[in-house]
Amino acid sequence: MATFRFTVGPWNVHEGTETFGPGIRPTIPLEEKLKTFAEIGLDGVQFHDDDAVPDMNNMSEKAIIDYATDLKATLDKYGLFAEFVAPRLWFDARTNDGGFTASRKEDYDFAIWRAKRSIDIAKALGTNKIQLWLAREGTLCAEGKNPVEKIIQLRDAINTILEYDPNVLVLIEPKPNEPIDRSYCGTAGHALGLGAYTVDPGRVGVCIESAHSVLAGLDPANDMAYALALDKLWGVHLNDQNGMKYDQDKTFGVDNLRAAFNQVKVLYENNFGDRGKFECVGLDVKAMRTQPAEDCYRHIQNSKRIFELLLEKATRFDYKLQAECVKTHNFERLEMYVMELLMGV
Ligand code: XUL
Ligand code: MN
Repeated sequence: MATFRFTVGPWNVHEGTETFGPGIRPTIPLEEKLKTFAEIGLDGVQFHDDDAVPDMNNMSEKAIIDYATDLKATLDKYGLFAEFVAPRLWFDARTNDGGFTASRKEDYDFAIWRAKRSIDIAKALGTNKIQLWLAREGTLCAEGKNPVEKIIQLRDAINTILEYDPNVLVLIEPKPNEPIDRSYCGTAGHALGLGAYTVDPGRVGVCIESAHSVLAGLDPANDMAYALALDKLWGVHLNDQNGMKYDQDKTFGVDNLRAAFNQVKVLYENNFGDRGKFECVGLDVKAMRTQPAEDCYRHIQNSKRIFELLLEKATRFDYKLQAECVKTHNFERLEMYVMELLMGV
């Protein structure tokens, strides 16, 4: 059976800040989060570049690497590994109009500087995975950019990342919208298509996030299957989403249990996780704003538990019955079998 390793990012334990209200839970220092992650049975941690090195914009390249090296020692202390580093190109004023698709050269150069520093940080933390959630790479004002030029510029930025370090793997985490209106690279198909036109397509894969697939009107399990079929599923961000609205990052499976089951099933059937410690089950979930500070890791624990319970169901899936139903086209019978399996009948 596949070995599943669970990871989260420090941002998955947060103050509850959203568009309509400020933080309502106290900020937890990084080391305290790491300690708790280990205690609740997580294996690794995902980082934005500035989760790992908060003041990086004001630090020398050497100081950034030294700071990250100290963080690696802290991770080791708690028996955790770093899964990936993601340049956070959506916070800084210089990336308000996109980073890799910025219109001003100095803004683009800043985005590339952050991407290169992310690679340095990843190396110091012991991982070669760079994740790109292309948050503002698109437009709010449709006429504000030349889309063809910008998509080529995005490809060139990925080339620069690949050329900076021959060991780096780039995982694109596609999302169709939010915070921008229209993404230039909104689905797994877009991401892998773009990857195929880089200098080294073998080093570009995807991380599929359940909520992002739903926001694109797609089925998360099928998006994972698409990437698995092409040997490109290098990460997942499991969570849940009530329809095509804002990105909710709900606890895995709480809204769409059958869809969650099929995500676990496709990962299980294809031995996701067997290709080394960096092929992880990321839980990109956020606690509800109402959640009390003293129990603010529960959404992570619940997501992991729901995954494990669904995994147990997946291991018991009756493939003989499935084959019979497929042969006779009796999908009503198959569907009811799945419902009973999930309902514990
Ligand atoms: C945004 C999202 C991010 C990335 C990491 O929707 O999912 O948390 O996963 O940058
Ligand atoms: Mn994500």
